[in-house]
Amino acid sequence: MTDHPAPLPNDEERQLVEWLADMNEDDALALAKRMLLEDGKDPLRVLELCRNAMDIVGKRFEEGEYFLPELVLAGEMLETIGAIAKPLIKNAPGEEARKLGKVLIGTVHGDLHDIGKNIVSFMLDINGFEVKDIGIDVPVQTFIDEIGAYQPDVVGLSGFLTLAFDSMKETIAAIDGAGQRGGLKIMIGGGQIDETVRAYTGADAFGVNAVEAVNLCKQWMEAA
Ligand code: B12
Repeated sequence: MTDHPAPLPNDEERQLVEWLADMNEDDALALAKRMLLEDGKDPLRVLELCRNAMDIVGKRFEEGEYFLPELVLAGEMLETIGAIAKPLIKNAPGEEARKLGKVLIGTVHGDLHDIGKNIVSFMLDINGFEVKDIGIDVPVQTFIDEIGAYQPDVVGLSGFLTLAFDSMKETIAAIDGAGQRGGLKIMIGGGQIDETVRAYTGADAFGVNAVEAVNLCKQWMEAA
């Protein structure tokens, strides 16, 4: 399978990424609103541009050019755009009526990032899954209790910090130890997750974005 790089952004797209990355909140939000509500631009494309901008913000934070207030503002801008974009994302045809399976999702303990997780929850929901989102900084025991009560087909663990890898490993080991793994699939995701992290944590799979999360769940439900 070949990877198709995203098409090069046009001027307007480049402008949105630049304004978001530069903390130019008013202009960025006005442009995002126009793209979504007036020009009918694909909301998933707009969210992808937001992600590109967040990578730049993250880099500037790492390099000491930005500090916590910029991360907070970046998160707020993203949430505002996400709230406008989400209702515009169409349900997959025919998926409204039936539920494909149950997914329990949360951000692992020690980690408070939830914007990516919220997009995953939303995308699973509109693609026909019943989703229970148990929030951020979720203790291991809460996952165990919730799995026992909700009996999900899939558990999704989200985390953006490096320290989340250990929380994920710990959570998955506890799920195994509680004898809950049989028939249950575990997927992980978040900013830095890759195959090395998947192997380290013992998850069944990882996904780099919400579309991959949906595809993983669909594959597992079809195979079941
Ligand atoms: C916004 C932000 C914040 C906001 C979060 C707001 C919120 N409500 O989430 C705030 C200000 C709270 C924050 C705090 C901190 N942050 Co911060 N933050 C970010 C930033 C800029 C963007 C993250 C984001 O939301 N991206 C947008 C989403 C949409 O990203 P996405 O990856 O495309 O999401 C997709 C995938 O991740 C995937 N996915 C997500 N979850 C799941 C789950 C499953 C199961 C699957 C399959 C897929 C999946 O699907 C998503 C949708 O398509 C990142 C930089 C970056 N490049 O990501 C830093 C970043 C994550 N933060 C960082 C840091 C250091 C911190 C702080 C420690 C800063 C501090 N000194 O206090 C604190 C930590 C607080 C804590 N304990 O968690 C570092 C982490 C470094 C590391 N390796 O550990 C980063 C990478 C910045 C950097 N480059 O240094 N942060």
